[in-house]
Amino acid sequence: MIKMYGFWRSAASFRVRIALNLKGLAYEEQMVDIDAGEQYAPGYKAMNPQSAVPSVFVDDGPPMTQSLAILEYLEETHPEPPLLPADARGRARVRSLALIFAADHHPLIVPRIRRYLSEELKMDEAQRKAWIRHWFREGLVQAEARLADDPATGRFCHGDTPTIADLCMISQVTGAAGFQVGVTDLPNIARITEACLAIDAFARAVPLKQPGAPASH
Ligand SMILES: N[C@@H](CCC(=O)N[C@@H](CS)C(=O)NCC(=O)O)C(=O)O
Repeated sequence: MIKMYGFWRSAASFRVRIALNLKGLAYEEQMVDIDAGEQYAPGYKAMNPQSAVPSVFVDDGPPMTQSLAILEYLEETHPEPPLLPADARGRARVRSLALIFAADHHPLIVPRIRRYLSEELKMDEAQRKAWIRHWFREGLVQAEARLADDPATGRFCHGDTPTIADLCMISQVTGAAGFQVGVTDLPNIARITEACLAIDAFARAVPLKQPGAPASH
């Protein structure tokens, strides 16, 4: 039995949902409303002292946190279909692409950062939105530069089947769309986004289809 504490809009939860769907693993997701501050409730903090989603429980085990660690755990315990290439160099490329999004850009736009900008640094709404759009856009532009003209790029970020890099990419693309940051001028990102969303496991996991999501951005 897999139970995930997530949130409809959460990019990190989205990545894990896709992997669970691709690997055909049944799970239950309980939403933690991070807009309402539920991540700071003592009961949740006891599971994840970072006050962030996702937290994943498998059977009676202790909570697992950090989406990339969870993705690697799922890969090791349920290797089919593989979300990492068979060769070490390929795995390094996939992890490197994934980290552009998950380590370098996503952390700059999460709610705790947005709150610090407005509450502590007194940024107004326009400045805060400019910050968010800047970092979304920069991650996507940098990834496009990595994907372009690289023979390892295929139908997906690496070859012709989805990898962890695609999971991290698509979660930033949909988050960026919520702030009117588009990818139509980034041909590889746009093309790979389309290929991902054509797969049911991705389409079912998209933020706007989760309980609690608004009808549109
Ligand atoms: N690096 C973490 C990021 C976790 C994270 O920051 N999650 C966001 C939602 S995507 C969150 O819960 N934020 C709560 C907050 O910022 O207050 C991961 O990949 O799991």
